[in-house]
Amino acid sequence: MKITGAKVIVCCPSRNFVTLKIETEAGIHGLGDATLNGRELAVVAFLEEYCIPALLGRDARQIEDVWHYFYRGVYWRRGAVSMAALSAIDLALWDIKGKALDTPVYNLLGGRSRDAVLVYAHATGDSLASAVESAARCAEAGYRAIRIQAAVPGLTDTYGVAKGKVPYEPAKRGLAVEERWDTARYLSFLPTLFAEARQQLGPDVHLLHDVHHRCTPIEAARLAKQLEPYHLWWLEDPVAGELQEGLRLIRQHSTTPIAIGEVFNTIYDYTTLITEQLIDFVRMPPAHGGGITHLMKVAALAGVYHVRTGFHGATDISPVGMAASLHVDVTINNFGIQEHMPHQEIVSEVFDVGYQFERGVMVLDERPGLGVEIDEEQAAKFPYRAAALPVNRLTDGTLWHW
Ligand code: KDG
Ligand code: MG
Repeated sequence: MKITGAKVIVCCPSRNFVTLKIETEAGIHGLGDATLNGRELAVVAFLEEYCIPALLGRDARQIEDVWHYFYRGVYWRRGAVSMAALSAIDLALWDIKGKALDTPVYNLLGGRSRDAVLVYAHATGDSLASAVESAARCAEAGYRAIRIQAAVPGLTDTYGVAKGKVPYEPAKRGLAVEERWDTARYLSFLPTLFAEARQQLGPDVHLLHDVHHRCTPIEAARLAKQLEPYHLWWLEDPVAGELQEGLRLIRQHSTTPIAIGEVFNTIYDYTTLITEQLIDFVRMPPAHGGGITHLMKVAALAGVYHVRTGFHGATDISPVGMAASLHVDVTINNFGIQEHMPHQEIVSEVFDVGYQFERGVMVLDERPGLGVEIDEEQAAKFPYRAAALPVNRLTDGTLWHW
């Protein structure tokens, strides 16, 4: 089944999405998510200039070979931009295969291992009390797992906290804004937040928190240890992942489960962390980590070491990327949880999806392929708008991890 065409569709229904559409001689097309927050057009250029010309004429059925053509066959391999592009190609080819065989992609990956996919919600507040209230509202809406982020007293901006009534969106229009950060204030505040949340929400709801790479290893170890009484489902990205040895220090001091790697993009970012059992959850999603083909391998390695998955699912994962995650989630034995940060309503004017939220879980229907379609005419009504993720400085001006 020859690939006869491919194009990139960029649209901005409330936020930017990059979608790759691959067409075949059989008249079947597939979609892939190539969205890389704040770097969208770099992936578009890479796809249009280098990948699409090399895709034309290849057999869309040979997913494994195409994957290796764009990974092993490339001298300048890995990296966020290349891997987002490769992920999109891979997702589109799985979508085509599912449609060609008239079955959902999960049936091609081993079939369902569960009826539905446990997801976690985002609770946020500009104070401790409002964050806990927000978490209580999530629980009322049926969520059984809730991530809580609250403004740190004394700081004007805190990662993950919505301002006013507008839903939280990490990228802001225009050039990157600069935020200020104070780890000492954060470390004394956070245990008080989770003490209150656990007390008010009770023992059954799963609580999560994202440190967003802000701590040094020993600070993260202290935090993980202090949060132990509140039994978190996980503490996410406690340190910047490139210093993998840092995770050893956290493990030596605490039993709080650790999730890491939404910014990782290959299995090689995980091998030490998984084989030394320094983490509990893999965050890298199919949309950024080399597609379904590569994530199935990462999940298999993780499973051997009793490490589970908890894929990144922020709004910058498009509905196509979210569907790809859900097909893997529902299939693998070592699934843990899936992040669910709902897209704004207007996104459904462009994307039609085959998954839906029902009381704490995401349910996938029986549509063939990934189960997502894009309305190109609607997409054209929402042109790209530049947006960037913030940059972070300590209160004395020192540049820090965001
Ligand atoms: O693009 C960056 C966001 O996806 C990220 O800040 C969200 O950390 C995040 C999360 O856990 O959802
Ligand atoms: Mg995160």
